[in-house]
Amino acid sequence: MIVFITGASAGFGAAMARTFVKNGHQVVLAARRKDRLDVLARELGESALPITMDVTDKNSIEEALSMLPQSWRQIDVLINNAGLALNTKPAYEVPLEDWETMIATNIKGLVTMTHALLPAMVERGSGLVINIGSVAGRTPYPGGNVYGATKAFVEQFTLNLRADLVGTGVRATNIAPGLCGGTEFSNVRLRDDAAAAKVYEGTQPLTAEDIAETAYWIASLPPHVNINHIEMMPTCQGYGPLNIKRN
Ligand code: NDP
Ligand code: 8X3
Repeated sequence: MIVFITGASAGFGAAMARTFVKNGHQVVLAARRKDRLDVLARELGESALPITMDVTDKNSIEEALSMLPQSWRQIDVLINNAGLALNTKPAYEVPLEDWETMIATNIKGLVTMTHALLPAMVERGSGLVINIGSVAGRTPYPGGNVYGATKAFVEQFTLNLRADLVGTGVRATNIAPGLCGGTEFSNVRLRDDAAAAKVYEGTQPLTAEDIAETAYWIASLPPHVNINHIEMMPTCQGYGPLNIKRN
């Protein structure tokens, strides 16, 4: 399989690249940080192709895809993983730019990538789109405002893809992880490495490898099996009570 992974320079994306290559597949590694991608590509050898791309920029996506060598053009699996949360402040205190960046990356980037690669899958009658959502797409929490809303979009978009793809042989899955450590997610979100480390203190969070194994399992299922949505949490995480302000 040729697997196109956005956000492959860190976290889940890098772990998924390692897992697919370990299992004999080829991976296109896409992200903005070329230096990171080059290091990973050297580690993975000929099975990996690094490609610099900013998913918020349609031209950057088009240019990157147009530069794919002929032998790398038949993408079997697209993993829309590039994404981020910014800020944990309440909605009325978050800078608009943070909301705009999350929407541009988690929504616009994801749909632009899908729009670019889906038609060829349908034409071939096979393919898989794995979108990385989040528990935040279903479970509201303070400070989740636009981040959670973008992940709700990701889930519903994936399910609507399923509706359109019935009969085409192309599959689509939303993976919605909860607390997951060892990635740059909280460093990016909090912009403070010490505070980011505290998020995971006293927990045994999911790891990027857990997500990678799940994505690999989904992609390895026989073609007649489609996982629509999968929510996963570390065992130490669960649901809380609704918040009530009492007088
Ligand atoms: P990381 O911050 O470790 O990795 C994010 C990746 O996205 C990086 O490779 C980054 O690369 C890439 N990226 C960000 N913006 C862009 C952009 N504009 N264009 C291209 N690539 C971009 O985070 P995680 O691995 O933890 O997160 C991956 C996904 O999983 C995200 O969608 C996140 O929302 C989701 N998620 C994470 C959870 C967690 O707890 N960690 C839980 C649930 C979901 P670069 O900066 O080089 O461009
Ligand atoms: C990342 C998990 O709980 O921080 O999507 O929203 S959470």
